Amino acid sequence: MKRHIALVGSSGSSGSSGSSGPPPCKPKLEHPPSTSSISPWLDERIHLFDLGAVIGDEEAAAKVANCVRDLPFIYDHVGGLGTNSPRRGVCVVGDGPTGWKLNTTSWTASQNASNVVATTRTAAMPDQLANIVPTCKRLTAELFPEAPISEASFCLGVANEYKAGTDHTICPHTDAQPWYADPPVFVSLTFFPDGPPADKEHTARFQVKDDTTGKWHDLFLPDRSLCIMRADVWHRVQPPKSKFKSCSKRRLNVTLRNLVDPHKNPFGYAMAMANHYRYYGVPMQLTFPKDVKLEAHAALIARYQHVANKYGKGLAIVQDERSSAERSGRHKTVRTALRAAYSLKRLDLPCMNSMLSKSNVVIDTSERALAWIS
Ligand SMILES: O=C(O)CCC(=O)C(=O)O
Repeated sequence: MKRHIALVGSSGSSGSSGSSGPPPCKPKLEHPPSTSSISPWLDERIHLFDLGAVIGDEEAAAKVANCVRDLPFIYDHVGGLGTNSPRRGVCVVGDGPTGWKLNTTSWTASQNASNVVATTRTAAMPDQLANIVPTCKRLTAELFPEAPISEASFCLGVANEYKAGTDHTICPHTDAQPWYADPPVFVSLTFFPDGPPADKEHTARFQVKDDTTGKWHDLFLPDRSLCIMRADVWHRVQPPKSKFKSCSKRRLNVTLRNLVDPHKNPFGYAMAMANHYRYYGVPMQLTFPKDVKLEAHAALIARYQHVANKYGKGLAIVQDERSSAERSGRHKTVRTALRAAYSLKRLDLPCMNSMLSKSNVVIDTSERALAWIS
């Protein structure tokens, strides 16, 4: 038996099943009574499906649900400031398409220690998730024909766990950085591994912002749903209201990301992988320039050690034989070579330039992109 999502404002058939997949359906948007309707602006940017129905295979959908339930979620990861942490659980999967695979990625260890490099081990995307990537590409081509599709489309899955009875949240944001194919689109899969909430308010609440009204709307994403949406729509996850906390249900979400095409922008692709692994992956190494004193970063090292020991194989501390100035000098040379190589090979230079001089770019990422092109 196929499952159906209750949809309002549906144009045409809603959630019909079959191996060819259902036609696009309108999302169910809950909005305050003061707003009489959802604007066409938001309506055309979000499409919601039942996962089993859209892939035409309930068994495969159940396998995806089990695989996401079993992901190794990380708690108390090191946030961007080095002193903060997301409260929810986080995880990332996907080591890139054939020819562009990465075993490790590198990013700055914290905003306050941009000369320290955090290296993270990548993880392959489980087959159950990888198997739905063709469906994600097909839906993108159908619903967002202006969005580019490449080998790197949906090769990376970013997962969040919002536990029952907690205040786990995700702050308002868009996922429209230059390392995503433009216009940015993601596929969001939602699961309730301990059973669906009795009411849509009895769980962490996904919300989207309508830019034409400035209003936030609850968008309940049901168990085993697939939501494909423009990633430049502001979105956030709010905790359940306090009166429903005690009866709330654990919620899991995976967003599959459409990265830039590595053939056109290998640096952007490497940045996408590195950014997500820094914040959602298992750290394995911190690299310090030789003139930086480790004691000055004792608290940051301890934070990374905690995550690496608990979820990985421990943390290596490496002191580079080059000083901060020598490393910066080398990075400048690599950046110049990268720009020249992008021009020569007619790659997406404007897009790379919008990222290349930022302080969060580390030599390792630039060198990797250069090695791919050279
Ligand atoms: O949990 C969700 O539904 C949203 C997740 C999200 O916004 C993100 O991963 O960027």
